[in-house]
Amino acid sequence: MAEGRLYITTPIYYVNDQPHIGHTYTTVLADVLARYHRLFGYEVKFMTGTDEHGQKVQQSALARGLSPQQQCDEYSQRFKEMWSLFEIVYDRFIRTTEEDHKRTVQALLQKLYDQGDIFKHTYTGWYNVSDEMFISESDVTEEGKQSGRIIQVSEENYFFRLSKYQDWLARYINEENPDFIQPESRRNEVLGLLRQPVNDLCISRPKSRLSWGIEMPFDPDYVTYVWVDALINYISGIGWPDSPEFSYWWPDALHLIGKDILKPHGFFWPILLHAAGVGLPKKLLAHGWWTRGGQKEAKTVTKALAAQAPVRHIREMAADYGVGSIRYFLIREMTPGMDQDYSEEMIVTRLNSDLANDLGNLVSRVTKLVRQNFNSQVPAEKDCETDPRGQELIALANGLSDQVRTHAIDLKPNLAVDALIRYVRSLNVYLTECEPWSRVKQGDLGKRQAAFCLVVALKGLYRVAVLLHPVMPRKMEALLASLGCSIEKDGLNGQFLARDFPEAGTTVPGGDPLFPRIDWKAIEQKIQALSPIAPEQPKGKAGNDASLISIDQFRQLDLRVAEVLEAEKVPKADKLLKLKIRIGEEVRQIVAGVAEFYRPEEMIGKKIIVVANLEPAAIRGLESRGMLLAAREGNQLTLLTLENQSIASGSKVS
Ligand code: ME8
Repeated sequence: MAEGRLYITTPIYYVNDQPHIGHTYTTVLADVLARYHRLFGYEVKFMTGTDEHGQKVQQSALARGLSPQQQCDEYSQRFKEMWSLFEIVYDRFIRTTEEDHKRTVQALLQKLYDQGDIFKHTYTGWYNVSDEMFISESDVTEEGKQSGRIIQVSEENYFFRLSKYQDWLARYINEENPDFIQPESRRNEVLGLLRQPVNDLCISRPKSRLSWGIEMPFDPDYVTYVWVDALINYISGIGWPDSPEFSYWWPDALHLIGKDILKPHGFFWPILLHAAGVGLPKKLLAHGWWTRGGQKEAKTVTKALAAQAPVRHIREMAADYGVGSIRYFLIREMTPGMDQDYSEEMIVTRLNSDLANDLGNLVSRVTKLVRQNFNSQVPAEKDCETDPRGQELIALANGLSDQVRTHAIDLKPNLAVDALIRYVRSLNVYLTECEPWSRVKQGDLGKRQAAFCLVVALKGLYRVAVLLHPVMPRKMEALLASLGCSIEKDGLNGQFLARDFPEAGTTVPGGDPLFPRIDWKAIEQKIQALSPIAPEQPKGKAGNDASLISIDQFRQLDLRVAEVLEAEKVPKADKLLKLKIRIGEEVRQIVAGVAEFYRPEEMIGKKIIVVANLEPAAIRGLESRGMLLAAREGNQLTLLTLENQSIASGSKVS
């Protein structure tokens, strides 16, 4: 008998963006929770996928000279490749351009239309093109209007009677199902929204403006609003309305989302379901954001930051540190619900401390001692002299399963990992106190004591490897193999929990170091090569034709003379200076990676050249608006300054 069921979903991701750390986190979290539930006897279905309709996709395909479908095929494949790299095993990858999905969306809308919950209405108001949402007057910004991101729209559309069900949802969340939205802060956010007056939801777009969508079943001149289309994936993917698969899984649905999409999931989706007579998913968990220097990680931020501060894509980090280690960091570091700031240095510190020093070191020490002193065989009970602390640690190892189970089922895998790593630390302390490496040389009793100590460590390591497998599948399979427990790829199941491993006489083959220590200095140098000042280009011929730019492209750069008014070091950043500069009348701040070459006082008064129209970026939490130019040769760096220092700041450089 299964312990229970879990139907776990991630958001379906837009196909106009590369998967980045944020998408990777949600999907890894879903994978880890799915694996823990399976390990503890649950039946699990895990679905992820891509959100393929809407204006953004249409625009981005157009900009790249592709058809929307080509764009979707290319990007959904990128997500699949990323998930395969990150050891993610899902049961279903849904794409909203699949015919079954389209039919389901139409069936649900037809039902709502037939029962009078959808009506036609002319609406005039502001529309946010990038979020694909109508917005209220108070959300309109000058910048948005000027950039064309916010436009005024007057059009006839179909609306869903959201307001009719507002009070019902407030009661559902507040009184009847207080656990529905987690964590509590997000639940309160939705309740706050429900206390305000609610507009009905515009659920269509005229084809004359947007054709890339699912046709409204009752009016061929309209397509479905992409959010309504997207949300329905959670039920179309398991065969709503008639499939037995749907009734089997739906009551145990858990949606994992980022807090950015709480409103559609915590507000629109429950009401759409309820109105259509479908029960609600069991839970919604909205996690926080990965941020860098306080800014949400996203494609645009990454681009802006990369222009000045070195930022590597999570794929590059995984290539240096290993996929398992990155999965470990993501799960260990973030408390679901809270935002988490990170930097590459933080990742390295965490991996070196937990994985290289604590776990990796323990594995090497123990397997080496068994090889050198016990002919790679696990000592028999009769050859061991027990000690109370060792016995206590064996008992604790046996209790770890329950602890990890509680945390994982409670959707707090970070606490599960924490408990496991704390246990590893106690094993290390035990080994250091017991000193098996000295005892083996201290006669029969010493050797028997060392034997027991190593058996304790081996048993503990086995348990840790099994319980950490959901977090680092390939790495823990390698660890189990090094302990002599052969296991197929993804072949872990509950039977491994029940086993008392290793038995006496098991051969412990050992293996290559699992988590070699990462040399931060070497990584830092590698990152610096991508640094604010562009890496050195080979001298000589000016590249091939593909590297040439047109005069128009060059004119897009707004290069200006700027005067440095103030300069100071950025705390805890050896390479950065914070500068206040004047460009004509305007005073602004930039952060530049020149601190190793110029003291702050040397900078003041200098006339420098800056790229003035670079998008703003946050570097170590400091705003930087522009980038200075400098020439670099090997370890030397010189600012581009002006021969004639009397040229006024603000002058254009061309
Ligand atoms: O919103 N930190 O897709 P999307 C943590 N298609 N998680 C992050 C993150 C960050 N900095 N950035 C993104 C959409 N995410 C819609 C969803 S669902 C019916 C439709 C994660 O490609 C997080 O899970 O913009 C967030 O909710 C999701 O990516 C948004 O992905």
